[in-house]
Amino acid sequence: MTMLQQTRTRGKEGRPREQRIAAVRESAYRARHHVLDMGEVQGQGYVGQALGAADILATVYADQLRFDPADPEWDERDRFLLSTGHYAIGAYAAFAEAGIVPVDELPTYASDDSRLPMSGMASYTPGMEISGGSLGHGLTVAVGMALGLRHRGLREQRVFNFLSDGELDEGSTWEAAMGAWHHRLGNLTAMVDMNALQADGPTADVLRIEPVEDKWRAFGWHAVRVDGNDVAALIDAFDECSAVAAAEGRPQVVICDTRIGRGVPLLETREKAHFMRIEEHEWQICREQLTAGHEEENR
Ligand SMILES: Cc1ncc(C[n+]2csc(CCOP(=O)(O)OP(=O)(O)O)c2C)c(N)n1
Ligand SMILES: [Mg+2]
Repeated sequence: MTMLQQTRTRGKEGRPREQRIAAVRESAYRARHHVLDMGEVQGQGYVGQALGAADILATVYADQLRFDPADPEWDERDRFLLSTGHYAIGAYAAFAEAGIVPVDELPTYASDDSRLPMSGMASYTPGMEISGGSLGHGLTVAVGMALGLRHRGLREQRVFNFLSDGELDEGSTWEAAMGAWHHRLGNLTAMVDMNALQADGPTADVLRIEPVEDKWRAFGWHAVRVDGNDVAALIDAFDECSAVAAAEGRPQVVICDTRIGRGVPLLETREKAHFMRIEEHEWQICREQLTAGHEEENR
């Protein structure tokens, strides 16, 4: 197999499950370090979300998604849409792991003239498919893309859409969900980061969105709910979705319960978690806690 073919193969292909789990875990660990490195330059940011969602993003990029890091616009790629523009710091960490963005470019995050703005923007960053952040719109675009791929006869290609629990407050999300089932978009897989938090406080206090699985099922989707910080469970859930995509032509959603700040105890317990301010001396403590936790898990 040539190098080029290899880069266009999904990470999971031809590998035993244990190897896939180990590869995703390592990638998520390195991605969390990238997040801390980016966050430190600004002293603040959407660090908690990116740490919480690192396992989901690593599962997508290191295991599930087909893409070419040297050619992010390769027409036959799977599409990953970051609906939650403010999670861009997490996506950049995954892009760096995937070889789409060089690791040494990460410290430019959110600076003037950087290709890595604080909110995800398609025109700035290789691999960023849409300009998300006007919340509730990513899934509508994903439906159009999935439909477009089908019209063009691109049947192997998948569209993945990353949403937050806050986006389940938006009517447009549910209009898109209805449209996806109406058009039998089996090539569409959504994932929801259920971190139980929004800008205005806990999700449960802002708007009651539970029972979330039942809602997606009522809209015609195949829904599976997992611990979004459990890599093995994530891999199994996404594999289940691929099987449904192939067999039933039904859109699928992986509902992921995650912990804000996951992997860094100092940040897991922070009160103001939506946009974190982290003191200068705390960044090194964060890194040490992350490394210690990872070593403990691997023991
Ligand atoms: C349509 C829209 N309304 C409001 C906002 C402002 N806003 C930015 S992030 C955010 C929180 C949304 O919830 P979630 O994404 O779950 O927050 P997080 O988990 O990141 O704290 C809000 C309301 C927005 N970007 N778009
Ligand atoms: Mg949230």
